[in-house]
Amino acid sequence: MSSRELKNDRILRAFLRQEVDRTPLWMMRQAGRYLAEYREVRAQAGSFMDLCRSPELAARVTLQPLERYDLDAAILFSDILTVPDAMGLGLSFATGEGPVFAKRIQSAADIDALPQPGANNELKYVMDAVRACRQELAGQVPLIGFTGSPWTLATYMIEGGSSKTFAASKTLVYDQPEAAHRLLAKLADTVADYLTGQVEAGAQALMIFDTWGGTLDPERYRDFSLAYMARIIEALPREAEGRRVPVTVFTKGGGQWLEAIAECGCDAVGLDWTTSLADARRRIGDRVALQGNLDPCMLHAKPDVIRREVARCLEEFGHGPGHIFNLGHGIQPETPPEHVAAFVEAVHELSPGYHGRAAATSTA
Ligand code: 1CP
Repeated sequence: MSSRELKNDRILRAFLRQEVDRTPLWMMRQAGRYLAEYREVRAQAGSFMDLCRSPELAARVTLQPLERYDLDAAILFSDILTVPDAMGLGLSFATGEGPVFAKRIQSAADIDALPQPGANNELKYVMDAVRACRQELAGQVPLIGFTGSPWTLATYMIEGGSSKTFAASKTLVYDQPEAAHRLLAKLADTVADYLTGQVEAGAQALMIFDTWGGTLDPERYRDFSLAYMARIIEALPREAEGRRVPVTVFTKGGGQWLEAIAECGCDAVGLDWTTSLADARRRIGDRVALQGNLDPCMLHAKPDVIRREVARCLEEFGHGPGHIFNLGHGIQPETPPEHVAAFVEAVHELSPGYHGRAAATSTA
């Protein structure tokens, strides 16, 4: 079999709401600090960015969760902040702490001076990591490429790192909306090129992480976050290797805007645990697939509680295709790996009942 031939396309089928035998599953941040083998490679690499810059090490950690668990996708090991770093802001991570930028955006002049790094220039190391992941995966499961949304990236660039209030980023939006739009447009165009590069390098599905979109009011969410995600999606190649490349949009805290998100051109909408899958399916399930949405804190609970909650999520979505099982946000570093095993086992054992011919005919 050629290394490009997929042995498991369950997730690509589910993204297009096609029939599957069981609900496909992956976990946001599935490669990371909850795995001892990740911490080992991270220490060997020296810094987080050195790990991202080494295609061989990035591919190795991308595959680590798949060696432990029978998951239906791999997600490229990298970070959303590679883009602002390549724009010259100088990203670093202290071990166990959040990201810090050496420079931050403080004025309209800073925005106009920002360069637009190319997928095959400053960000070529990410494309090399995509190619290395595909090589190592050898068709085992599809590879998901990703980016941060323009708004989410902008918050880190303006705040200089993580934030609780987003005061500086929101002040730019409120006081200088034109400058904010120029920054978001620049980011959208850079990110569209970045994702296109990932598809050309071998990414088989894409995800846009809009982690901080839910901090905006409804009108500004639409104009300063969603509009730029739509602009990116419009610019993307939607087919590669003879198949559609599905795009998932995940706005954390975006439950009240699902109808608008489903219209942005995406194939799937990611949900956090504050929206019920039943409600989301009723509202937008005839247009897009749904990804989610177990609270990542649930993985700290006892395995029998985890199993019961998996059953509840499956029952909430109900019968038929169009569900990709995931957490409602990234897995936490303190998560016991054996609880993840219980989670995966529960999805494998309980979900086939919601698929197949009998299930399809029972769908209203
Ligand atoms: O010290 C370390 O080892 C760094 C920890 C770490 C890891 C494992 C960071 C720093 N990033 C990553 C990998 C990562 N980040 C992936 C890899 C693929 C995977 O297995 O899923 C992905 C998809 C991301 C995406 C990412 N980075 C997001 C969006 C998703 C989300 O969780 O909301 C965000 C907001 C970031 C920023 C970031 N990078 C790292 C940290 C600790 C953070 C969050 C900082 C904050 O809370 O503001």
